[in-house]
Amino acid sequence: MKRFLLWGLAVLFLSGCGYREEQKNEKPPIVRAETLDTGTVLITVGFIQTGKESDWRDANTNDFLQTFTREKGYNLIYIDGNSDPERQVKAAYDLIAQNVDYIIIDPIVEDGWEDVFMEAKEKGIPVIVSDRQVNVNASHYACWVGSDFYKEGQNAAKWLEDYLEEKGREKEEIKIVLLEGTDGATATRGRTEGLYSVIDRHPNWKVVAKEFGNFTQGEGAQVMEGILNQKIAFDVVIAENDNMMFGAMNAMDQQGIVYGNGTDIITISFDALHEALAKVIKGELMVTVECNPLIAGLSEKAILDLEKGRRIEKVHFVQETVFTQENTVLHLMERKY
Ligand code: GYE
Repeated sequence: MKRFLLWGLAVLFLSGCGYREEQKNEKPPIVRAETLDTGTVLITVGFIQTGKESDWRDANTNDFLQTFTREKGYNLIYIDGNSDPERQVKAAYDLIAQNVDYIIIDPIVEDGWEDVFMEAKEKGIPVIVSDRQVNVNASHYACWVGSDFYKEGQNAAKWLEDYLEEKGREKEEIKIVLLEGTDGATATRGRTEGLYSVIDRHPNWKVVAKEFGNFTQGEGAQVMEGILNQKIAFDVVIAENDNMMFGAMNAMDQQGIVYGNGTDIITISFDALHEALAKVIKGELMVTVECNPLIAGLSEKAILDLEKGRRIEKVHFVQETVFTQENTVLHLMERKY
């Protein structure tokens, strides 16, 4: 494999300090094999992350940094996409030019990847898509690992359905505010479609506001503030990740609006961060649907199988739970992110 064609100094320069725009026009430097003292030849893995939009993302990045270590035989080139889809695509071309052994991509959006994936395939560099998906012919990448976002959305709305039924409110008009993630991202599309698969069964449920908050706490607060300023009445806030919900909670706090168990506002979000689980226990957040960021191990497994020449499955889902007040306490202790 091309692992013998490892980069020298320029790669060391890139590793750990992210993609450097100024390098994009430079010629590839001399390629040389890099080995550990033990004689092990390192596998060079380029990892293109979305950015730093949420705590989920930080946990996901750390998982990759801790999985693909030099001690285990990897030379990881970590690239921060800075929430910029074009920068991610450029970074992929750059990794191909460097002739890395594998490319792992957490894509910000689904579109725009076809050409660069074809190029990687032509050069014989396997691409592993992680977390969100890409709108690319599946034969152009090795596999995808991540969450079933549609199911997550469906689980959130089913929880609401059960909750309203339990409270005898199934015939009431229910007004929903939906804070969506990033436009064009699989996590947004899947969760929204999953939510609507249940919402559409209830003519008495109305989505009264629906806006993108880009999965960030800041935008979650901003969008919620806008909705509150318009004096839109609502019974439920659904945020497509915990950080946007924290932002929305801050906006509601500012206006003295109470939410959660025992109030008039039902709160639902996704990810199940440590802080979200703590809020579930307090009752401020009523449910958080887990999205597991610890998926680097699945990517590593795929690489190890490919190294052995094994055929691998195209799709790898992670296990996930729905957290409510009933089942959260034990998990809070062990939740590391
Ligand atoms: O829910 C959110 C993050 O794509 C599953 O992106 C991921 C989402 C996650 O920033 O917090």
